[in-house]
Amino acid sequence: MNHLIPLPASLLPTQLEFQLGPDTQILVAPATPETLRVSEFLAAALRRATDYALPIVPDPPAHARDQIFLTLHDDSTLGAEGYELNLTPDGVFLRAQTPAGLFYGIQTLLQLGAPLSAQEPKTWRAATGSIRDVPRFAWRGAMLDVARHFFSVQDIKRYIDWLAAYKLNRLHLHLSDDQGWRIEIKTWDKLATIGGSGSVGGKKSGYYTQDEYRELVAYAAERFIVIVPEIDTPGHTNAALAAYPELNCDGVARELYTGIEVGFSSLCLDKEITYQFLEDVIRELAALTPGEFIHIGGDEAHATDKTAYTQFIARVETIVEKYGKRMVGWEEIGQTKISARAIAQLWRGEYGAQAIQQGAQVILSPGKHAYLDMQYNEQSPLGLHWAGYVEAQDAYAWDPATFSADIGESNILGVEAALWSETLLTFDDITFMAFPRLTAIAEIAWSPQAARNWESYRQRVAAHGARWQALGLHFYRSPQIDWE
Ligand code: IFG
Repeated sequence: MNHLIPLPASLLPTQLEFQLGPDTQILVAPATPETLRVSEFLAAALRRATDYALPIVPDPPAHARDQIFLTLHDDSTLGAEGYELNLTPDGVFLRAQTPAGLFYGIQTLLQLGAPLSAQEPKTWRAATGSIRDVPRFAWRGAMLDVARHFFSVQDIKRYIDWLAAYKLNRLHLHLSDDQGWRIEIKTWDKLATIGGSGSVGGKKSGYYTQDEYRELVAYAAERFIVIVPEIDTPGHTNAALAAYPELNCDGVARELYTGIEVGFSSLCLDKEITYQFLEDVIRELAALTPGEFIHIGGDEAHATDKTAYTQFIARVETIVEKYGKRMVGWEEIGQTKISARAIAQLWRGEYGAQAIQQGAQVILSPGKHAYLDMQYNEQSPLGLHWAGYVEAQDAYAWDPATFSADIGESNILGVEAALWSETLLTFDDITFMAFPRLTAIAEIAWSPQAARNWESYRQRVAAHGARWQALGLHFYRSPQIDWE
């Protein structure tokens, strides 16, 4: 029980052992399509580890020994995502108020099984004890920039699998920028066909068709992860400006851009066609996105007139709300007039207070802790370092509630690890930058601050390294951690 990440809210080991047997069954009550689907995640993982049948038994008649019981139970203290997990030598009892809570309890149970590397074939054992667990923050996010370099549906699904294993529940896809537009928009088809044909260095272009995006949304939703699509505006728009001359103030299409400068592009805010463009994009994106959030960017609009920017953000929020969604934006939107439903994402820590003064909530992604594209150190082969070097301890040892004097716990919706892809080409590049820092952010997002400390995390994550190694996950062997 001593290597769980994220650390549960409460944990009481009882120093015995539960061992899966060939006759073990997974009993589910009530057996609904959701609880049966969630149970399948557990059954599939345990079958892989043992080759046991592990049948799922819906609404079992009575209790029996050596079984795993999954039950839904009205318990408001567990909330929408909490669970209780009790392991005894005679059986495992997992209960939650929602299927999401069962899903998170299953992630914990799977971590309790002895690490794959230490596993004799055909056994699955777990230390006994009782866990009662609820998340600290509702927004536990990871952002992936698929605009600088494009990543396949398969790569995104593999990343989603890892987010789910660490109880993250938001995947923010940065779908457009100066170098690339990555989502098919039917009313403006050149956004993807032309805007999607570029990338940093011209090496990895492409885009998601609307069906592929729906596939990602569904795959994430099965793992209780909400996809948050970002169309960055009014800056970071060169790919759209390359696709449509009429979106440019001078009516001339821009060249595709393959560098990594920022802040040079802007939509033409005094042209009505710009707002038709935005309405069409947001309408189509909202129809594809069951989640309640649409991210409209708003960062580094250095090429946009300040007054025009302020009017622009207000007008975009009206459009987002018209299609039933809540506007998320980088913290610069805090300088403008936003509604209390808006969400400001901190990255430099300059405008959070102004957003909160308007009743908005914030997500914390501070560059010096949560930007996973920051180099670990001067020797790191990948990443940038405008926010400094970010080693594992820098990602872990901070508290969102004391990060800024103007921002208290109640203002914070959650935290999000941002991974920009200027210097990333492959899935291994993504995971090298993400692990072991994404798991640090996942623990900050889930676990009680009082229970967290770097010494404990560095020991626990060492055990995860053994499992990542066994599963072929490419990660950074930080010298701050004594990897197993
Ligand atoms: N800032 C830019 C990103 C990206 C990043 C790389 C934000 C909100 C630097 N904007 O972070 O587009 O270039 O670290």
